[in-house]
Amino acid sequence: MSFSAAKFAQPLPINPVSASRSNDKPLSFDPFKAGSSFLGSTLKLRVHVPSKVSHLRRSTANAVSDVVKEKKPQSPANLLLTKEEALVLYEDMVLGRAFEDMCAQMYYRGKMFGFVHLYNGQEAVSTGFIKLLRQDDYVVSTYRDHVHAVSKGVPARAVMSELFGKATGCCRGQGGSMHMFSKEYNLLGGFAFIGEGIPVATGAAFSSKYKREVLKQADADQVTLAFFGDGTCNNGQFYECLNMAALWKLPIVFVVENNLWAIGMSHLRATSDPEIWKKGPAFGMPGVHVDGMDVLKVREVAKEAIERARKGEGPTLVECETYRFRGHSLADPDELRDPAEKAHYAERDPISAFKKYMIENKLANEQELKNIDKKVDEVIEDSVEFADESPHPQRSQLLENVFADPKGFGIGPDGRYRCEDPKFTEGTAEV
Ligand SMILES: Cc1ncc(C[n+]2csc(CCOP(=O)(O)OP(=O)(O)O)c2C)c(N)n1
Ligand SMILES: [Mg+2]
Repeated sequence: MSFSAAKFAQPLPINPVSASRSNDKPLSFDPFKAGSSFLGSTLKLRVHVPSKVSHLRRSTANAVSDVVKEKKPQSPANLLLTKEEALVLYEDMVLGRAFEDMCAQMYYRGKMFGFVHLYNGQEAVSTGFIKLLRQDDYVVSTYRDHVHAVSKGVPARAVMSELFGKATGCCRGQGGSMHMFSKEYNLLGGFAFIGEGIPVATGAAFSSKYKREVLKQADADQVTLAFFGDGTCNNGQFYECLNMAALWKLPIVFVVENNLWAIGMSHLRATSDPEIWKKGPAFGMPGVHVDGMDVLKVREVAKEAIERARKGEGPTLVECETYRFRGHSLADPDELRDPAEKAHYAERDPISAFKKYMIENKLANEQELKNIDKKVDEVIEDSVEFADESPHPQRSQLLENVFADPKGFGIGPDGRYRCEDPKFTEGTAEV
């Protein structure tokens, strides 16, 4: 499509998305009028995808998107999902959901402080991607990070404790909800500023490539996944990093969790072209759109993109269309979103859908799934008890990690924390 002035003067209803963008009426969601059950998964959107993008410099630019978009829908039989794999996916999604539901309870009981952003509804994305990773692969999240942490293997105890601000938390209680981090599991954050994690992820991917190709470390084939939202894609860092990742063929997958909203701003209202995946080919990397409410579809796309990155074939941009079932944060009364829209996506709950799929395809029976639910409940209960009983961080921890050289400021020549010196708080200590 060419970007002519005429397009803006008189937009053509090319598809339901652009049609709804072409007037100034409130852009409330109407899936029924749009003739689609899902914003970006309409056939119309798919047939508009050129199989070859002629202006691209690289012939390989559309590899994953071509494959994925042109693939015929797979029958359950050839999805090659073993029972064990299916159970892992189910357990991880249930764990993510139960963890977040417990967070809501604990937040309202005053056990957590600050903003807490829950991930309910988006579990298929975290599980579909992260369960394919190795422990030494990197994950970079956003402020909606608890479930990415848990999927990556950080124990629920350590995440819950962090949320309680306790010393046993994965950041020793210094991070809180938006700043999950784990060196052991290569979870590089938790970032409160939107887009802030994307350059960090790009740097992590660069370091793997540098170690492998320059330092000749053959085992440095880690893949980095950068998760972020639709609203974040209007932020400059995203474009800078797409450029660098494509230029240097970095082993990274940019995973956009398009939940259609950025706090109270509709994606359709804020973004000139709402099809985010298209930005991949513009930078010379594949762009893929996937139904983010379907863990198997996410997993299929994720597998291909992760393998591509691991083989040194470069980055991929994946747009997962999903929905958050709760407000932006636990402080958000969630009054802006249309109840019809919420009901529409509630129907597509990724956990209920996968449960149904597993039973219909004899990958598990009701009892096996109930056993998993029970196991997860126990893990969550245990995490809360653990967090509650854990000690608060020492006051002396306050100045740790503030400066690169802890002896330079936080710790005096006698080896004691300066903040423990009463003169320090009085401002009379010699520093
Ligand atoms: C640099 C920066 N600008 C603005 C904000 C305020 N802010 C917090 S969340 C948010 C919306 C992000 O939406 P999206 O990327 O779609 O993520 P979602 O919350 O939907 O997961 C904004 C603008 C911020 N945190 N950082
Ligand atoms: Mg969003």
